[in-house]
Amino acid sequence: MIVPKSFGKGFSLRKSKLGLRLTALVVVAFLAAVLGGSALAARDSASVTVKMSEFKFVLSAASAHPGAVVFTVTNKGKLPHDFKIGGKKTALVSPGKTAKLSVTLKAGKYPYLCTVAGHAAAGMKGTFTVK
Ligand SMILES: [Cu+2]
Repeated sequence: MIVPKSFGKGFSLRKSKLGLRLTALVVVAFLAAVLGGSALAARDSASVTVKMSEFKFVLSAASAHPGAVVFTVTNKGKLPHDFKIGGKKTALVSPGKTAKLSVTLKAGKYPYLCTVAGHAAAGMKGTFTVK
């Protein structure tokens, strides 16, 4: 503990009060760091960009940790496409447009696909891993 030199002998009462205050400050700072840290972790979500075209998906990441994953899905092709994963899907995305899909995923393997007839068979499908 650093105490200014001006707090010499005879000021032990003030010194200990200061000490208590500093201790309280340290405890508050520590709690704030711990609570703030866990709140941050809870808010943390993975972001994956998905580019769609005829007839494939290109994902910025093939995997994520369990929790919320936000897929930002852009249609780079010339036909409308959608993106379905974990029981959720985007609306049909027009060429040049972007949609966001937020999904909460547990550990496992999740097939994704475009639900437009024939597109998955033509190659618009894959597997996303959560681990
Ligand atoms: Cu498609």
